[in-house]
Amino acid sequence: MMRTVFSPDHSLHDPQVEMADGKLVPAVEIPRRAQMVLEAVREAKFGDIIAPDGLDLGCIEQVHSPDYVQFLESFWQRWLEAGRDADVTDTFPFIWPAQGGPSGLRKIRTRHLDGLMGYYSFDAGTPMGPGTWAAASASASVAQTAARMVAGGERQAFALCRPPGHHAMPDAYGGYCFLNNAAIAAQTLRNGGAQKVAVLDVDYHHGNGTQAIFYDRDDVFFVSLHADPMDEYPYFLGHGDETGAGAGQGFNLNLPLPPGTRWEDYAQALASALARIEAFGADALVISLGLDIYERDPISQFKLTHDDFTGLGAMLGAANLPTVVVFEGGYAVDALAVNAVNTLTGFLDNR
Ligand code: FKS
Ligand code: ZN
Repeated sequence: MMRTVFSPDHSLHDPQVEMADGKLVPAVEIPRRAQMVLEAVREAKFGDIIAPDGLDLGCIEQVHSPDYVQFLESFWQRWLEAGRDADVTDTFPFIWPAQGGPSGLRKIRTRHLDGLMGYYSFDAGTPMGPGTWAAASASASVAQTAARMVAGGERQAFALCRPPGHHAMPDAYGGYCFLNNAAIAAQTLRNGGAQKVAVLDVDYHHGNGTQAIFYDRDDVFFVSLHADPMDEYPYFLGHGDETGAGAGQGFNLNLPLPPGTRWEDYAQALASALARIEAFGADALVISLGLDIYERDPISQFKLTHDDFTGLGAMLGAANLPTVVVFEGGYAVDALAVNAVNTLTGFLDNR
């Protein structure tokens, strides 16, 4: 049995276009993604589908800065107050303080909204619109509710989050992510009594936000399998030599894999990730489940087949830990149903 937490408010974040390859192209992180997965888990009868309960803002501010959360919450109102077009569906930042050089020395929170958008973001590929906060905060509350269920004794829960979260930094949005749902789930488990939490990220893209949030902490072990950032987004984090800092030294593990990786090699890396999690002695597990490792995903280059997702779920289930599964990426929209169901079936069959 596995209950699913879901909020229909995800559809309030409804991007039309995104910037990619020098063009405005149709957005890929769209409401239909979550709708497909919802219908699939409903038909699979894994367990009840329940609504999230209220947002615990205090917990969110344990992983994001309060001023960042305030920026997200007030963004659309500021947009309108700045006299910008109310009919715009998608907004994009276009100026950042350079990392080196004079402006990089000072991160300044400007009065002007364009400065603020650059201050609180790290890419131009993440549309933000009028309903983004409503959807992102609902998505975070989905993660919190699922984590509370597991902290309260349920063996596993599925947080059907949208928008996704694993790229969201302590104080910056990007990679279609605004609030880091997996980090919020991990923090909720900690607050609910788990001493040690592992976050295992199997999305095609490195979870740079989750890594950054927990980088100097030894109570949350972040482990990620992803496309080598030498070749793939998010480029600047996710390399194998990033192992944690300070108290967190040794509590971050990146296993970059070449684009084109198939199940055989993937499963080998996954086995070593799970062995490290077992050695860590986790009390609970959060899975960042990206279905973009599928062979026909339109933006990704791993080669997992429908059947391989059953194997993936089986290996995750066999870890035999209280688990919150958090939905992240996956853009082969019509294949999300079978890939999600196969993963969760494999998982439940191996508990
Ligand atoms: C431009 C390529 C930009 C952005 C990829 C974002 C991936 C998001 C994700 C998440 F789980 F967060 F949704 N690529 N030509 O799948 O990691
Ligand atoms: Zn991804």
